[in-house]
Amino acid sequence: MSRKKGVKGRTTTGPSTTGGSAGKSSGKAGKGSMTIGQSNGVVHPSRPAFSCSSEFYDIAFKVMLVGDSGVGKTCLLVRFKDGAFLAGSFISTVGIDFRNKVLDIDGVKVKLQIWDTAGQERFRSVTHAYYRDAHALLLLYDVTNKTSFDNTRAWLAEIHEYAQEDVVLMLLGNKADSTHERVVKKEDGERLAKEFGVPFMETSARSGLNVELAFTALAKALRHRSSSEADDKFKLHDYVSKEVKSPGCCRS
Ligand SMILES: Nc1nc2c(ncn2[C@@H]2O[C@H](COP(=O)(O)OP(=O)(O)O)[C@@H](O)[C@H]2O)c(=O)[nH]1
Ligand SMILES: [Mg+2]
Repeated sequence: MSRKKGVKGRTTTGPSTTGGSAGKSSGKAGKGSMTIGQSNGVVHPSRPAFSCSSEFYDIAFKVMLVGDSGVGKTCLLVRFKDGAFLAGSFISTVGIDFRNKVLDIDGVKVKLQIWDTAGQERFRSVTHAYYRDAHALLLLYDVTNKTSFDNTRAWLAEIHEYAQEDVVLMLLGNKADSTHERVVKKEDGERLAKEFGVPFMETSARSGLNVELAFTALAKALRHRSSSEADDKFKLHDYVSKEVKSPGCCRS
């Protein structure tokens, strides 16, 4: 494991206060406006997690959503965090910075702090710090938009240039529910992912297809990577191929 930073940070929605309350995120929705770089390391709270509250956690990671504007990044995040789908133009008015969600991974409370690019993608101005601080990246394209698929190569080039070497990366073909408008085949996504050696799945923020899986898979990979147990091997590719559902097969 080559974690570069171990900066202890709190993801509070307000100003940080004393040093003794790490592990507790204030604010019900876990939403905040913290600037990037304030909490860029794996966070181990100084006291044990309380299993009764999702506000406590054992370990925390930063996950970033990237991809062209309109591919469904914000919707995917809202679906994962709140279990809802926000259709139409309403979503573009929601100014999300990040959302926290705590997952129970094999008895360990893993907090994902999930950042949404919130408009920068339109100008290809995602800052390099944004990539650098990420423990995991979800790169999205839209299966109904060929350009967004073609642009994933450019996104991958940026990621390889600026993200940490050991960043956990996954490619998602979103809007898999849009059967009639689809222009990018699942096989095309699979081929590209294979070429770049990254796990791939199709998702739908609308139906919920594979949304939980995408984030859980990242959380599992990050949690196992941070484990000190030498035999603690987790194969993200294998896990994804075992758990992934196909569009039309069922609802997740
Ligand atoms: N059919 C369908 N539409 C989606 C899905 N995800 C997002 N959308 C729609 O695509 C548009 C752009 O979504 P948004 O989350 O704002 O994209 P972002 O710019 O990448 O954050 C919105 O009109 C959404 O309602 C999906 O999984 N299926
Ligand atoms: Mg958005």
